[in-house]
Amino acid sequence: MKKIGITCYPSVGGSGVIATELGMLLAERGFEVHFITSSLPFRLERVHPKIYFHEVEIHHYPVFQYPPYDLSLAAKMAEVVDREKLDILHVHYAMPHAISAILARDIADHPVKIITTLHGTDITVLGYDPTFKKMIKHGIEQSDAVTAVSKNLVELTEETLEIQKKIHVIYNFVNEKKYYRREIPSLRKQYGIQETEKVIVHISNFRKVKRIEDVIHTFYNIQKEIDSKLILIGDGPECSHIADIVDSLGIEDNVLFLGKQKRVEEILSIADLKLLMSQKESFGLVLLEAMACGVPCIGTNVGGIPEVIDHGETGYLVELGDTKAAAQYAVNLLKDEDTYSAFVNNALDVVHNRFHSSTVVEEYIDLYNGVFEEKRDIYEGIQ
Ligand code: GMT
Repeated sequence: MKKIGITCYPSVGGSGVIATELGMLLAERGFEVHFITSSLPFRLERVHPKIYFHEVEIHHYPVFQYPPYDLSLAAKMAEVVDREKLDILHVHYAMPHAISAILARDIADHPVKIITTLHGTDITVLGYDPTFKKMIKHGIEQSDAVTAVSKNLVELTEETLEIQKKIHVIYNFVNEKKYYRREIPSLRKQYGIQETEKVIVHISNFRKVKRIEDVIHTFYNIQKEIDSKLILIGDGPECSHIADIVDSLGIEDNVLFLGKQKRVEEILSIADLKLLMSQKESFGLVLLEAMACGVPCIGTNVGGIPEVIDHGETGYLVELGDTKAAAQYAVNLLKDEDTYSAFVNNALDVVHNRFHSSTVVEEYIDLYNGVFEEKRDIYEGIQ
């Protein structure tokens, strides 16, 4: 048992990062990994003899107004399962990926198990949409095993979808070889940031749910007391609205819109504080990435964020929309060197202990082993 098919959204986003990094770690442990996605996962940055990529082609027949991606995916999954004799399809997101996997399992000749990892958006958004509710529930219940990225997401899924099936919590992780603080003396200068200024950072896909206006208002209050710059990384529907708010507050010289960035870890290496003021967030992988680069975080007390930030230890939690409290915590922390360095060390400890990639990959491997009734070791035959 050693061939795993992985399906995720390959474009920018935490779920794609986790799926890809997991695939690379599995390959390093001797598994054969087959990515079945609409394009090459953006984080698949290296060549490995045990990693394969199967592109899902979307056919544009004149008769279809909307090309059926989910069906093309199911067909490709079934084809790869049969040809490569896959043991497991590990899909990220119940909707639509688990649904496609169930269809693939039904039509493939070779038996395959389905593992579904829930990342949040399908539950928090679609779970409330009655048209999709039953389908998401079906995707979860028909999977051989299901994981979620936080305890909070498990509870939310159980409540929203009235699910009895056991959902395992397997936390997200970061690639420690990529996310660590490095010295890049020239970077501040390149961005026009003075040595004396503090750097606050926010990273997201600029959707409404990220409440970036709260990030801006928090920063507005911080910069009144501390010389600082706000770096915004990412792009999305809220971007121009946020730029208008920045202009209306007269802080445009102190806010840098960098758009999407490939080497976020380098920018995190010059950051002093990270803000995540989301309305919903099942985990907040960007928090972990920041913490791994020695950056304390302030986040909202929602979703899985309290499972990542330890209030008063690695950062602070504030109630949704409480930008005054967030700014006050930020100012106090940035002015208190001893507390600040304790937070940095605590954050690094948490990344290395609670969320270490080697622990997480072992948890996934245990789960893979567990779905085979005869409990054959999935390592069988692997050196
Ligand atoms: O936040 C998003 O809109 C993207 C989405 C994704 O597909 O990456 O993020 C979700 O999954 C991440 C990886 O598990 C989590 O870190 C994010 O918290 C989660 N987003 C939400 O719950 C809104």
